[in-house]
Amino acid sequence: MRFVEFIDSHTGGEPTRLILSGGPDLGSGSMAERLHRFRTGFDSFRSAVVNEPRGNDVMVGALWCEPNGVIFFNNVGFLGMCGHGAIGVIATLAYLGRIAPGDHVLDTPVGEVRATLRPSGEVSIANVPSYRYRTRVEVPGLGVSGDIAWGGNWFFLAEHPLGDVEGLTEYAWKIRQALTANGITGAEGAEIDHIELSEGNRNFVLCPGKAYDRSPCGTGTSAKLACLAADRKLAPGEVWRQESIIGSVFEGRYTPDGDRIRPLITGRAWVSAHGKLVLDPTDPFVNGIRA
Ligand code: PYC
Repeated sequence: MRFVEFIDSHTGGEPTRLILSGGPDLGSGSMAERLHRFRTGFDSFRSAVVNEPRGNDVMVGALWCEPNGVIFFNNVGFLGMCGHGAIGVIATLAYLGRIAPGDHVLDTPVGEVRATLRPSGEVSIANVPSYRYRTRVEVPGLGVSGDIAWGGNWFFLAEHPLGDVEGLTEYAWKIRQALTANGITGAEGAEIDHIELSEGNRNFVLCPGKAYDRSPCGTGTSAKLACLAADRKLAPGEVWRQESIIGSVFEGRYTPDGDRIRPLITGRAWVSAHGKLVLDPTDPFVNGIRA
């Protein structure tokens, strides 16, 4: 029998499950090296934590790596960074009394992010440098064009009227499949695994495993800020209110950082559960149900 200590939080409606103990030992080294060990040696643990019957398709997992690292994952794989997740991790560390209001650093596989916890519980994340990679990219067969941008994950961003979640999910999934089928990628052939549809400040973000982000999506807000900055539609320091499809809001602003921008994303998370997962080796679904 294996016990895994976890704390769940949600950030603007999107859950984060932080694993504090009972996870795999990824050794030392950079967070990118530890992610490689996690991906190649312990994928069943990822699935056990976030997939049914213990989790669900929306759940984002976060493995705490001493002294200040975190690896984010979901129902189908791993994330470079996760904005709502980083806010959730900081709120969870505060709930545990491990950190106080002030400035903190989180190490992720795609770089360091700085976090500021305010006495009100509000959290600001200075995300990894973000940029627009390509603009006005046509998606073959769909009559839609949009931007490709990096915000800690790869995004395709397009303007689209925001109707019902089911229709948006199917449409965004078609875009994702068309990008893959036509070899349209991020830099160095990276897969574009997040699709962001916007109508004004409202957004719908489809995550890699086909679940939509209940939060405004921190890395998606970063990608959006990069596009707004590239189009000179938002000045450094100016506030952009990024609203999710369920109405939760992140405040975004940026500072220039060479030929990239440094996004600052502000939001709040609430702890919703604290307990132990039980992994029983006789359970036929001990490693979760994989789609
Ligand atoms: O907030 O960056 C984010 C995020 C990525 C996937 C789900 N949430």
